[in-house]
Amino acid sequence: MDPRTAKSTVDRDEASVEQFAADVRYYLSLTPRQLPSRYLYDALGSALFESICRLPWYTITRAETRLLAAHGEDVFGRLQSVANVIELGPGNGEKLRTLLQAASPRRGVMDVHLVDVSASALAIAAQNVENVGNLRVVTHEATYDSGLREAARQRTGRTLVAFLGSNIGNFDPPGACAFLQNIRAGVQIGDAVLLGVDLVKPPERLLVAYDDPLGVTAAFNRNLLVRINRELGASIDLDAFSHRAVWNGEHRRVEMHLVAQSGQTIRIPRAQVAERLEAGEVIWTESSYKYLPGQIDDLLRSCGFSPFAKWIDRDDAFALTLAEAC
Ligand code: AVI
Repeated sequence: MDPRTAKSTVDRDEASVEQFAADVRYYLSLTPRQLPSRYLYDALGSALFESICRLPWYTITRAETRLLAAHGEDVFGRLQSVANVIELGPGNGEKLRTLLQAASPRRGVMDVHLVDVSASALAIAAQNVENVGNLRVVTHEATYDSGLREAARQRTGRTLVAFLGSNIGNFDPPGACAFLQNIRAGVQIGDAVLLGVDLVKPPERLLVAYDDPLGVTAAFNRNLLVRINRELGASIDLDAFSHRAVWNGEHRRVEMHLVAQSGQTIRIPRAQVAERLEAGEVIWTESSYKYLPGQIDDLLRSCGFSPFAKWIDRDDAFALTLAEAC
């Protein structure tokens, strides 16, 4: 390895551990106590999330894949002459592959830009998408913001930005709007966004999706404590915390919590944290907002997009919405 690359990787890792420590210190001091959901995705957390997507109770991935396969051709038929597709957070690339395969009769040669902070995730996604053929795949190891801008600078014509998997649901409403406004600022009038969003469904279906009988989601949630122990020098007792999923009907979101099973003081040396938690006290680790179809359109309109097509999977209550930048 080029020693300059090695050094900058070490510096970047140091900086990200410092940021992690600062965030842990700040968010654990809030009421209610919190930890940001982006930290769920270390290597093990990402692998656990991939497993969640295969669980029979977690329907988002399968519902979205069905819609992409059934309507991918229509997406490109309605847009005409798309020259670039940018996917923010492509995961393993399988959903984009499904879309591009389904669209084959309607599309010409295209540039596909994949944006993610994880180099290993990008490598897997690129391999999956490259197999489709008739594409030039460019990867951007970057945050969504800077990756989008980098990709937009290389645009060769009309651009479609895909944000799939109901990732928008992990933002609170102001955060979702700010995120979409950023996308809008990075594209041009006539470009488009394809948004995959999980819809409101009966609470019992949502709760089993986020607290599955195999305990995979519980492991995904509690792995955040494993990460804090490893990266921040703590020794939090994992058995002292249980996973809980709660449907918050007022805000239409599923919340993931870690619940202290007994009174205890958690010490996290590298974050300079020593916090006393009482039995039953909660650390809130994630929100997954669920939408009504009309709310998705309102959100897009308020962020500079005009929605013009929507496909809904009725079995699993999931929506794909296509909207044009205006
Ligand atoms: C990535 N994101 C859309 C998932 C969700 O459904 O909110 C993360 C997840 N959390 C628990 N299960 C899956």
